[in-house]
Amino acid sequence: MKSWFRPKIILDGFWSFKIDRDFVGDKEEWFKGFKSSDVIYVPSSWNEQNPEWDQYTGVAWYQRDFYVDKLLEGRMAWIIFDGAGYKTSVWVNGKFVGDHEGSFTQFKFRVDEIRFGAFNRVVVRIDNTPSIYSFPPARKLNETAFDFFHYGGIHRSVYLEFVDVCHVNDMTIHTSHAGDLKADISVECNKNFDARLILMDKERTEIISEDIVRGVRPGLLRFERRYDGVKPWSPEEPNLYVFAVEIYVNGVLRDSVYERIGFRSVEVREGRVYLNGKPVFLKGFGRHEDFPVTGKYVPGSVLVRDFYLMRKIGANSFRTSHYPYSNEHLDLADEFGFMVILEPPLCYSGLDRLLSREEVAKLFSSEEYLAKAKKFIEEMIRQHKNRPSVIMYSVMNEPPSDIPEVAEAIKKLAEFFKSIDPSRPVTFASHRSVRDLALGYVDVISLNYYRGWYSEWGDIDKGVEVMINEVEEIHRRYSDKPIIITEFGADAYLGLHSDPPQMWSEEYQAELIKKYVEALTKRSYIIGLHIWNFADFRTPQNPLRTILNRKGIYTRDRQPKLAAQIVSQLFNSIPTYM
Ligand code: GCB
Repeated sequence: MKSWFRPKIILDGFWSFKIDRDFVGDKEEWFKGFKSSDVIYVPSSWNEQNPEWDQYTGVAWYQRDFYVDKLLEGRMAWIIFDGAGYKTSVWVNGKFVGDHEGSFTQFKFRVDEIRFGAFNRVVVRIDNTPSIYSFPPARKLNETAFDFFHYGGIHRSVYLEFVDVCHVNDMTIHTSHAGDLKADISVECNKNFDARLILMDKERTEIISEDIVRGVRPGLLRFERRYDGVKPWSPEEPNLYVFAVEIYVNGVLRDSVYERIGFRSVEVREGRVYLNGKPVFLKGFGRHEDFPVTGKYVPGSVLVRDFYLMRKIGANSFRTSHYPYSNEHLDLADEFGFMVILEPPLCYSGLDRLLSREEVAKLFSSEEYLAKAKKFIEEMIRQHKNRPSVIMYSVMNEPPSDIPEVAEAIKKLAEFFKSIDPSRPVTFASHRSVRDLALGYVDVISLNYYRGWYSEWGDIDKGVEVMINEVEEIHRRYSDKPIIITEFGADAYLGLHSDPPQMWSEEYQAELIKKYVEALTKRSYIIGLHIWNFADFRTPQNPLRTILNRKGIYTRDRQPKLAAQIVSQLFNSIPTYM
């Protein structure tokens, strides 16, 4: 939910910073305010802002003063974090306002201690100590179940929002490409109110329709309407509209929020994914939020470049591997017409290196663990549920799903997704291939393959042959389910050339991708190909990585490798509709 009406104080900028290596901050009551000569920039991870902080995991403190105008008195104040972590605790004027676990979703706390017409102090404690019970799990900085760098800090924007006691809490909007709209709007108000519901064009210059609904406090408003003549949202024409809700008490405007929506329908049937009634083919990437110096924060200008590059190369889709991306990132997906598979931070690629089979089975059977996973999933859906770009959910990435207890957990979580949002199909990205026990529990099968890289290395043809045989076998077993290859690729070091193509050269990467795409597009049950990865990204240190994972077809600073040219030819020749 966005609002142009609620006053805001943006807290992005320079903050005081203090690393708490010896965990003394709590005892010394740093939350009341601390002295430090270290400076840090928000939003951005702490690591690359100073080489001395680079390899640090643990507790660090942030502090900043801000002035609140007297004119805002009488409103409720919320402090909103678009993403920080892994664990965040917040104090305002020395008073604890809340804590939150998880780096990649927005969270907010009500602040009762605001001083109006005066300076206020916010202190934030971030703890990114790795843990097996974190999402995603890790033991140490360089012993993780995931192949991306474990950054820490306030990665995304922070701001205060001032809200009337009568306000919109949440809204859930469902649409169809025929112009249907259903909205559930939850309003908090101590009086009876009127809600004005307005559909506008994207620029808010033309009101398409408006309705007044009478609300009885506090209220869940249900609204249904068919808009004839609206244009559907699609990759080739990502038509967006603004759906705004205004709350009036005795004719006085008290709150106004909006969502950018698109009219579109998604369904899975007869082995296809249909968008607006037409079967689609997803061409694109697994991506990451990763950039030099800023870490887990990707500046808007870089995102814009990414979307132009992805569009030019003929892509129409990506997965938010392996955590929900920022609002800016997904706003651009809505805007550019990208079909997104939204994934929570449940990433288990290297879990078997951290835990024994028995330990994995125990973890995934724990009701407490699943309840925590559900909280992460719920938060992600709540934040992004109204986006037209999000056409599917991925329950998790690369679980050890050849273990029955893990398969059972996937089944439960897939059902959980459906219970909160039945409107979107679910999948999960599997790397267990024919040994996977959970493929039957999801609408769409997603497979990650590195044959020709981690196995059959140096022999692309053999890798492709083995991969195709396994994919064919999976199709035989689940012939009614569409299959997406959600990861395939090879590392290439920019500027390293080899004839014949050898591993790590640009030629090897380009050739492997080409042969995968050619072999897979011959199979009609394959409905999507996501290359791993769009750009190089930073990883934990280990013998398989040279600081970065180099499977990007662009470098970390978004310059093309040879593969980018080849992918452009391949993707631009595959139509969006099958
Ligand atoms: C995978 C993971 C991804 C890794 C990739 C790789 O299967 O899902 O996070 O980065 O392989 O390059 O090893």
